[in-house]
Amino acid sequence: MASKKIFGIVLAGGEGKRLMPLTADRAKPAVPFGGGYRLIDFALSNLVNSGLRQIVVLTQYKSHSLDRHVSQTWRLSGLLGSYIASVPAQQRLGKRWFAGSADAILQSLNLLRDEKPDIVVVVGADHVYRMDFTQMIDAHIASGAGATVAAIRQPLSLADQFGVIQIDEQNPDRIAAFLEKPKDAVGLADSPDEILASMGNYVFDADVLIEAVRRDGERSDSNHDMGGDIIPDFVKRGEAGVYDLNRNHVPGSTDRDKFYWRDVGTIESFFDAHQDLVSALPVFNLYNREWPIFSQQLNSPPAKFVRDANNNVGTAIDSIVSLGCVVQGSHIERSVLGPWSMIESGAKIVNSVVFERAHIGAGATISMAILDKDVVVAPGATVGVDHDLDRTRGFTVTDSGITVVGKGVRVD
Ligand code: ADQ
Repeated sequence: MASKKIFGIVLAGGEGKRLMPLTADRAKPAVPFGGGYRLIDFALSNLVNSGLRQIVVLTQYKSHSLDRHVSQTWRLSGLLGSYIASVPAQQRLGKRWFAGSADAILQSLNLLRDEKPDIVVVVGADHVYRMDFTQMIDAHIASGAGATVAAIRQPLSLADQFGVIQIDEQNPDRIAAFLEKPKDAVGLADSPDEILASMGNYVFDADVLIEAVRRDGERSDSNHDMGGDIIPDFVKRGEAGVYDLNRNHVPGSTDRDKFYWRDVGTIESFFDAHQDLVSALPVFNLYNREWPIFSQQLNSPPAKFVRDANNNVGTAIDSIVSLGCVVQGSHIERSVLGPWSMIESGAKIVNSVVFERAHIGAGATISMAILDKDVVVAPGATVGVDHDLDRTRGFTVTDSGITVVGKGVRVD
């Protein structure tokens, strides 16, 4: 890999409909995660930790907050040609935005022409995981495939959310069949309740990728989608390789988190991933300093826990409390507090995720809830305690009983 020039493309245009209302004002990759992170930080950290230094982030829907995050947080020095740049839809093929993820690459082909890389790593931006891409790139080069798809085992019940891979028995590094989000998938021979899913991360020989998206762009019967059109085309031609995440070894990973890969595209999975983070021994370890997950460096004071006027102590257990928070005479349990949240006297927050700059008034109760940025909860008010009341106030309540309050809402 040492002599090859590698270029990274992050597909970050997804709408994230299933995360509404958290994606009402921001693209899914910009959704906050784990206190101070955004979802895109996981993909970018993996690429940067893998040594990539030329990366573009292709954006589309509601990209303002994503652009701001990428430009403020992911500043590589610019020396030696290093950069991470966010590139909005170019409309270079006429007055239209991107059609699908392959069209997004087609519209940005000038970037590849300028840089002339040998290899292009294309990744999604909405998963929580660690992966060393150098190992996948080496496997790609060794196999001689034009395209290599990263894969991980997932439950059969989730097959309709993933590209499902069938391995070539004669040549286990190759894909024999690929079905994008099939309704009637069959389990693996050695594990009937599982399928081999595409992670939506790919490695391509650059010239082969350019040719493939160009060819796809001319087809009227294509949705111009990487998973739905480009990869199946490579498979048909016998040119698609597979790289199983099981082969990946990330420095500092533990036995518990080495194959953790979580699609946090629904409110339930987003909530569950946070409940994992706040447990004493989470599966996903944010504290691995050998493969750090980078994010914005806030210019904020540390979190503070103080008594109130009646001498009630401010406490947080099994929780993540971000910079700038003040917990005064109130109690936080199994929850994540985003930066600059103020929790007043006697308030209680349990099993919840609170984004940036929340203000929780005295005596308020928050339970099994996700509060978006700038939510204000009036003294004594509740969220997640009475679901009928939550619904009448216009909040989203999931079947599993998670209440979601949108950005900037005042709860009385
Ligand atoms: P999905 O995630 O459902 O499945 P898609 O909606 O195309 O596929 O999103 C893939 C990535 O591309 C996401 O990061 C998204 O933000 C981004 N994206 C989508 N449209 C885009 C556009 N027009 N411009 C820029 N970026 C765009 C994919 C694969 C499956 C695989 C799953 C793994 O298609 O085969 O199993 O990911 O989660």
